[in-house]
Amino acid sequence: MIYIFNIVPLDPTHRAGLAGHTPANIITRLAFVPAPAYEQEGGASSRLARNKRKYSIEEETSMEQKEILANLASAIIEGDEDKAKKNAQEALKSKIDPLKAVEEGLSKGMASVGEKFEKGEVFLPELLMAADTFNAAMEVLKPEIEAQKKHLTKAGKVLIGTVKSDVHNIGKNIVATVLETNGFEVVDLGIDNPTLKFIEEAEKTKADVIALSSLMTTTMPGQRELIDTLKEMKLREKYFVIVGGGPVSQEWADKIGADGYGRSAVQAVEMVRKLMGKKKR
Ligand code: B12
Repeated sequence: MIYIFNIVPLDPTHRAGLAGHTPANIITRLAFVPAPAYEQEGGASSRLARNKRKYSIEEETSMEQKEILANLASAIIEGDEDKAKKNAQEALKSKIDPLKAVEEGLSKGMASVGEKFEKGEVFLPELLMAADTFNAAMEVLKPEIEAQKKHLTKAGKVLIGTVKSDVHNIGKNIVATVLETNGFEVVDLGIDNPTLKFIEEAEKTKADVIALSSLMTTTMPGQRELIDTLKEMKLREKYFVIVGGGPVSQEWADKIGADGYGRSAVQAVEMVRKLMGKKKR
């Protein structure tokens, strides 16, 4: 049996989870993964190239914490608000970072509900229950996320909203909260915003960044429309535009000429911080 020592670059969520740990105890978390037969073929360089993809790392999460995260996910699937709130409290008690509880507990449950919906195993009422359950848990976690607020002056102003014909707002709300927590001024336009509403409000509020959330393939064109309209109005250079939401990808962001894409709220913060660093004023 050949074992490949697998390492993946840490995404920001994982990095946040690793804060305060020494390299030594991080290394103890690297997982040994048995190499499948095809991995053993080819020269060293091709093996190394493959390893980059195959490497995996385990978060230092105790059994108790893993159980709480799993309970948060199952609470969403079951639409059980009491269970969600109870486990959100448990998460805080057991020192799970509230954002980790969102990303690795609640959001995993939500992804599973989405898959079941796609397969026709659950229907709209279940989606609504899942959303209410998510929001119930957020009532417990949000104050703790906000308590981490960093008092930075003039980090920048972000205008955020969900694009037209799209009413999904859970992810957008998390992004808004985490941006605020990290010292950005946030103007939240809510859901179902036509392109011109974004532009009018950006002009009115003197925003630096326009952040567009879209959860459906059918509403993603709204992101492109905003960028194209900014160009037509000769306003494109005035604002950074970042995009995100379930079906959105870096590839899509590049295609429509967005300034950035974020897969999560933490990535949204990194992106806005980077863009504000480029701003001259
Ligand atoms: C909950 C839910 C609903 C709820 C929404 C409640 C609410 N208040 O938001 C309700 C029941 C209302 C709903 C309705 C519908 N839904 Co719905 N819904 C979902 C579900 C299950 C979860 C979405 C969610 O909240 N995820 C959790 C959050 C935390 O994740 P997130 O939104 O992705 O956000 C994270 C990142 O994406 C990122 N992010 C988000 N926004 C932004 C923005 C920026 C700038 C950045 C940088 C990052 C970023 O950061 C967030 C935090 O980490 C998804 C399935 C899925 N997997 O997404 C389907 C899903 C989005 N819905 C779907 C559909 C089809 C519908 C309906 C059309 C159903 C119907 N027949 O009526 C309607 C559409 C209503 C409309 N016009 O918008 C489809 C869309 C398919 C498609 N075309 O692409 C999905 C994918 C389900 C599926 N697999 O089929 N839905």
